[in-house]
Amino acid sequence: MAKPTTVIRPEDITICETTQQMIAKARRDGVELFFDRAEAIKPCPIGASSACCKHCSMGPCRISPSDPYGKVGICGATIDTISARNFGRMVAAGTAAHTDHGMAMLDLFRGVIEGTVTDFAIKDHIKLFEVAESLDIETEARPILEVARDVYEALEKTYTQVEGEIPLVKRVPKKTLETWRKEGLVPRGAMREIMEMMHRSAMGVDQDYENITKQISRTALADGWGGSMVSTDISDILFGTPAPREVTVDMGVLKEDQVNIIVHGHEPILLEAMMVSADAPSIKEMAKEAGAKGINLVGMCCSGLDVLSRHGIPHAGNFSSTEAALVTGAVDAMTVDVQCIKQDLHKVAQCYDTTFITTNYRAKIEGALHIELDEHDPMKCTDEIIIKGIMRFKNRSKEIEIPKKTARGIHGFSHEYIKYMLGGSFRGGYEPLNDNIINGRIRGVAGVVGCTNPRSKQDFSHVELVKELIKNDVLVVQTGCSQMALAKAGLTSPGASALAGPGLAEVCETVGIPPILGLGACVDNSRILMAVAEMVKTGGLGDAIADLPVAGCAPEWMSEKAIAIGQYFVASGVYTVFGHTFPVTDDTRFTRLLFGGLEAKGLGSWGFADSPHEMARLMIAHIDKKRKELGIDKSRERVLMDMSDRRALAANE
Ligand code: MSK
Repeated sequence: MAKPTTVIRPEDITICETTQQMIAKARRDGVELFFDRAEAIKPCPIGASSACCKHCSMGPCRISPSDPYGKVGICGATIDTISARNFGRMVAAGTAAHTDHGMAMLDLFRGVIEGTVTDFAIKDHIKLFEVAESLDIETEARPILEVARDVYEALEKTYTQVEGEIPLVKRVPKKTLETWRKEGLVPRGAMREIMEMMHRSAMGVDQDYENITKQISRTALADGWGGSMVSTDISDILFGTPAPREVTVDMGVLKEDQVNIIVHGHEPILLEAMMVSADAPSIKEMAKEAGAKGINLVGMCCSGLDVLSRHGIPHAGNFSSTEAALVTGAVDAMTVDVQCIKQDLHKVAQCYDTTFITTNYRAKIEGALHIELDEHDPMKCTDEIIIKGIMRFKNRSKEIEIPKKTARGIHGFSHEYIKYMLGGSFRGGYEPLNDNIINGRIRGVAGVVGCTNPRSKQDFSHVELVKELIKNDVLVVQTGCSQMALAKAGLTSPGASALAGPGLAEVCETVGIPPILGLGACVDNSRILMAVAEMVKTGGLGDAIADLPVAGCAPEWMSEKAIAIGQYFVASGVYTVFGHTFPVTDDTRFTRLLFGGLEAKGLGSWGFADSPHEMARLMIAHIDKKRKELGIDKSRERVLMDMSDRRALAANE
């Protein structure tokens, strides 16, 4: 394996102290991490600006980002066509990832209904009935399985429907839906939309950037209000809707005297099955015989967030820390399924004699051990993984260094729980949230989500941005690796309200919640869509999602999935800021359409900023603009974090 060549200080690479410690250890051990390659491989400036077209063998054709209208591709494609096609393909890829994940959940649901999958069952009957009612499916005095069958058939259309509106658009606020209808954006099934996006962005097909952008929005909406929403609904029905619980996070959750098994990826089924295997008396006995005090199941990345939300399983860190966790030498097995799994994890695992196992037929890694998870007999796979972990524990030979740091916080919120926590069981609803926004205690709501990226100091922008938002009375909801950045920084505990502005702090202290609410994995962003739809339905804040004083941000994004998510928020009416880079060329007509033109059509808008403070400024300015339009504005100053705020945080950690 290549040796690290860089000398950048770990504290300049990440603010995550445990990852810093492991970067230093990896350097001592001569192990290269992706941070090192991010330093060694410079991004191509033309590719980064999306000014390169490689859809046919006449090219690739490169346009100069500094003179975007100076020339066209060999076929005559303009910079606007080229950028729109590239952007559309990112959205199609991201949508495909989310919807294929949703399809896997739907397959599992079908197996449970048909009785071919017997290790899982319908766990959350209330959620099943709520989903059924939202689809106008009769539930009164009907057997559970009959309702479930109808729900399955309706949700399958979310993927396969070739014509007409998908069933879940019933959840979209009326005025937002009218805008989509007027603009021709209401999605059909995701398969149809992805297929058409790929076709229209092929050489010689759609060469009108505005027309391509319509298909981009329609594809993304088939994800947010379709495939992604289905996967969250089905996960809740099968594994239970999350409820808040206190959870320990960061690399200190690894235990030297236990068999440490890390589960990383995005499919909840793997970790749910791992939990059953780890609890089996025969497996526990085997671990004991090997000299271990127990089996320590730990999540990472997004499937980790899933089981953290549902079961309180500890979480070791986000995307940028997955290699670092292996560097501890304490991981006896790391098992992965799909999405955001770096190919080099296998090589880093080899350096520390960690057993690295792929489990999904869609995602093998060359040279890595593959033990396939079959939903008809999932424990066959997960038992074997744990046994391999026990064997590695027994034969541990590498130096072990586990960082000491952990943080505790509350996780496991959902749009349903927000309703309950604000109004209780009898008068649960979004009225208290809307009322507190109208009276100004809460300025607005921000969704801060998305990845970490080795080209951006890990966690820094997430944490700085969120601190500034809550200081300015903006309630923050989170998913994905961003949620874990804030959790590690100790900001997901109720004590974090010491850093919030007076209005937000008062609401949080009254209700007993942190000012930052973690809603789960990146595949659960549809929970945020449902929350904003509830805010519109509740009334007092306009008639469309675009009227709400809300904004979104992915400060350190890296995946195509993030672009699909950003576009479905924008097309739903949300101002959405991305940080660190944006895949378009400055000052083109396509870029102006994304960054303003869509808003003029009644949708949301993209925004971009490099620093978290500028991101906060843009988001707060947008929230204030919406407050003004709603007539609920009061003059208020934007407050910046100072040293006393930082001390207050330290005292609360
Ligand atoms: S894992 S898509 S790095 S949030 Fe969902 Fe994290 Fe982004 Fe992957």
